[in-house]
Amino acid sequence: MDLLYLLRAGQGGYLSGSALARNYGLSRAAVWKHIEDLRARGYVIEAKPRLGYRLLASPDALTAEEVLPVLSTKSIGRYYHFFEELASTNDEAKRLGAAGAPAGTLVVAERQTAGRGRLGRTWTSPPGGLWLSLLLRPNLPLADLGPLTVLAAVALAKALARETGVKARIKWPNDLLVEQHKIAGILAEAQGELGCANQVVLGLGLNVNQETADFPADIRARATSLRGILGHEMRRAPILRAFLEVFEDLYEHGLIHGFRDVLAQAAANSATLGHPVRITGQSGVLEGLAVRLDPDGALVVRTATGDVRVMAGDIE
Ligand code: BT5
Repeated sequence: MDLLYLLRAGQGGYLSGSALARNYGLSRAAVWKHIEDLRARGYVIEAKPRLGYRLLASPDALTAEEVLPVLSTKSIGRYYHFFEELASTNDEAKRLGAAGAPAGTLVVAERQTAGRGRLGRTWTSPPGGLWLSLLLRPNLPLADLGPLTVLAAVALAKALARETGVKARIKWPNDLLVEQHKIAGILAEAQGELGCANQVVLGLGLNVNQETADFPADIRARATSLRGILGHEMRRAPILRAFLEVFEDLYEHGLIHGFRDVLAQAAANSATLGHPVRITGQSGVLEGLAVRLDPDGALVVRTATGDVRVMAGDIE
């Protein structure tokens, strides 16, 4: 018996305990036990003699029960794995991928104990954020995967605008900023051979309900959350749902028609293009003007000695 489903389907009306027990062949005590389990997980359920049970409020949870019933994607997020705690959702998604999990598999954790950024940096992931990894099998050469990070950033910016009204801009290659403060970061990791990526794990961290004090001192001045911007908490399931739906649309389009459109959208919403940049990358420091995104996702920087294409790096 999916009691939560029935309570929701009741749309705020009462569900008779005795009818439930009868229809599902349960004792009334067993129904009561289910109700108590849901309450322990944060669901507010009213119980009235003679009338029955009524769902009054749901927790801000990212469990499959909260997300899947409202999700309208075909594959993205359909194989849903929720954990209260993980070291890193990217590691779990890679592990699932290696064990044969299908494309679209999603790993979500309430908190991460070893959340990672690029180059092994720490990603602070306390409860209340959105920490997720998507497993993709795009069947593209490794060299063609650059736009996927950008695609995830565009999808998240669109989802945020749609669900919260917050306008975030994309800082190349993998950050989302709101007024110069980092609200989200993306970490794409691929496994495969040069000719073809067997699997790509796209990790995304979005600060949602953290308060300023929740950020470590060294990033407090540079980081922000939706709560910090809006001044109140936000439910995360609708944001996750919006992200997955927008992502799927852009991704399916990109696989068929190429990533030109999504790169154009990223360029139009870029916090980087048109600005002087100082980029620290594998081959040292580069200074110049960020002029455009190439079709493979590279940033073109106009320097004193000519245009230089940069595939990855940190921008100041
Ligand atoms: C990123 O790296 O921005 C990629 C972050 C990806 C995190 C997601 S969460 C789900 C999935 N599982 C993982 O283990 N990771 C992914 P990078 O550009 O290298 O930025 C890292 C830097 O951002 C750190 O060195 C800090 O300065 C800063 N930072 C750390 N935690 C932050 C947070 N919660 N909000 C804003 N900035 C943060």
